[in-house]
Amino acid sequence: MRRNDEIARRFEEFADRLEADGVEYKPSAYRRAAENIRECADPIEDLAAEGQDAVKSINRVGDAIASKIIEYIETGSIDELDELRDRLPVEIDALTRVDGVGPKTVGTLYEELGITTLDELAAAAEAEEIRDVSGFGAKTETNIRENVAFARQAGERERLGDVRPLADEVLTFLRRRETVQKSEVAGSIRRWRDTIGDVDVLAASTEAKQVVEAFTDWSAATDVIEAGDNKASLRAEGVRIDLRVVDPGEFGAALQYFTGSKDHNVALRNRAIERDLKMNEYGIFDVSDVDLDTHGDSDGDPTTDDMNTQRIGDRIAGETETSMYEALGLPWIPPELRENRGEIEAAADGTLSELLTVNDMCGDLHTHTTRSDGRASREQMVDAAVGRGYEYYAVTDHASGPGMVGGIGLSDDELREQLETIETARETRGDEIELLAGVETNIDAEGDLSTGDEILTELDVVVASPHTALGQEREAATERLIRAVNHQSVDVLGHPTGRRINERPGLDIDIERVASAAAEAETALEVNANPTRLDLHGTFIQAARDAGATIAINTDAHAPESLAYARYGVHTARRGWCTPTDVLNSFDLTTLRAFLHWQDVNCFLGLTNYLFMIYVSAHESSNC
Ligand code: DGT
Ligand code: CA
Ligand code: CA
Ligand code: ZN
Repeated sequence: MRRNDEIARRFEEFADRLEADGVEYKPSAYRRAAENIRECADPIEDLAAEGQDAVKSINRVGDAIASKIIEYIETGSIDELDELRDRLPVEIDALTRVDGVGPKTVGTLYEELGITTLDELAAAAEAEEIRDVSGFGAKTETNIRENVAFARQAGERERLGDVRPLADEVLTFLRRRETVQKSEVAGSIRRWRDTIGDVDVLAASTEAKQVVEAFTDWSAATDVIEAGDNKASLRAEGVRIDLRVVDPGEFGAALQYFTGSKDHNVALRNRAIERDLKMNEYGIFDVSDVDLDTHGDSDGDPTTDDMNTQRIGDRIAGETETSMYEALGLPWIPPELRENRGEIEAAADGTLSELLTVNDMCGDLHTHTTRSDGRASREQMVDAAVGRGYEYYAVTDHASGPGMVGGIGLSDDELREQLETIETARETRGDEIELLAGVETNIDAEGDLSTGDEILTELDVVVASPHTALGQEREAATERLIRAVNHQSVDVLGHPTGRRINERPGLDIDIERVASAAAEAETALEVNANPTRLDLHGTFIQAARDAGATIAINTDAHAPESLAYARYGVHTARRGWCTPTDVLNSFDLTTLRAFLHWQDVNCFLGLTNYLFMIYVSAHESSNC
């Protein structure tokens, strides 16, 4: 973790604890400072080394906060924060993870009921003690009881986006060792699951002990959990990392085995058994000539676990993953698909299509600037888009409306002004990139939009997203989204469920109905690539695709560096089996325009072109 993030977290905790103490104003000052520290491109430790004034160059960081930053860098702690921790000895991170429980509630529940942990909170809700605390009621108590389970799970798994950079770091570290021939992540992180239990890493080497030693000496490790001859586990940034070192000739077998998922592997192993083959983490073995009696365990049963953990018979595959799948009569299956959701059958039938890749992405269709709540100007954002080699880029600042607080969001008149400035900018930057004028408008609880129809028809891209009433019942939520999808100006349904990973579950919807409506109305369903969202995801994307809906992958970037979130969106879409033809952002500009103007009656030409491009792109690997 960057020290900037580490320090930002401390100040966020500081803010929560002050708020729990009933302090006003100061908490929001600390939160804003934390945000700016996190966003600051310079390493905070470098600024601290230059002195107080350098630290104060960060927006919203004054003398008080600057000296705390320097104190933390020098001593590893902040006295005032430690005092606050002593005064309120509660697990504030865990407790505030419960939807509806803020720092103030934590403070009150500690004073009134002595609650310090999630377990104690759950027990108090179960015993109906919370409803009697003044300011609380039966309804709040029920809410808390229902949300504790989600919060508890959230505490057990990390978000993919919080862990992937660390996994990349450990790979870089291992690949630099001379003794390491190959290194790769495995497990859920290689499958790009949205949440991660622990990080699994493999290294191919003939010097296992040396690799293990280097790994446990890695500077990012905060503690070593265990270390053996060819495996070790450590903790870094609060995340467990398991390393296994294997013989280079068995690397593919180990990679296949430890990538999982468990369900995928079980199904593959059954396929091996049907072919008289033995499959395990060391390879695939032909056991037809093996005297099984001598290899069975004490009860002589050759099919039990012993067999799965031995190198017996003739090895027919193991060095590469491809050889493992080949030995079972299958093409290599991308890790994102390995969930036993039909991928093995599709591979066997030869119907697995080429999945979308990051290189297929031609643009971003949902982004923000300082005109709403973004942190960079339009020019800075466009520079970053040009830097990524995009063909087109849409600016979709927030419209005012339900869910927008603190004056964020543009009125219809302001959107018209914005449209005009983008049209001007289009003239100066047209050689570099096609700029599209858009909006992210809000879908209210009934499915109506907070922006007028007139301006919506003038804009190039209309993203409509739910930002409020995210606890709605399934039927109401489904109807709401269908109504928005059917609005004739809406091009993209933004972050459809509104979930925030590990924070709130989001809308419970009937995805099949929403997707059918979207397919019919030619509205794209978004895979929001922000790693706190990844919304839609998994089976929802698969269902959307199956219903014939188009998928849009957008970063929802509020800063230039966030355009890089596209990788999370692409891998999430791959988990939903997306190919380039399924994804709006892989269309070239002409095809994209045709899709966006589909609803315009006078656009027959665009329609024909669109269908033609779909045909063409189905027969080409890259189309932009
Ligand atoms: P996670 O860490 O909870 O996000 O999920 P995974 O999939 O990374 O699971 P993990 O770390 O427990 O194990 C990594 C992979 O190793 C897993 O996907 C499949 C394989 N594996 C581990 N233990 C077993 C097992 O007992 N049986 C089988 N078939 N496979 C296993
Ligand atoms: Ca794992
Ligand atoms: Ca593991
Ligand atoms: Zn949004």
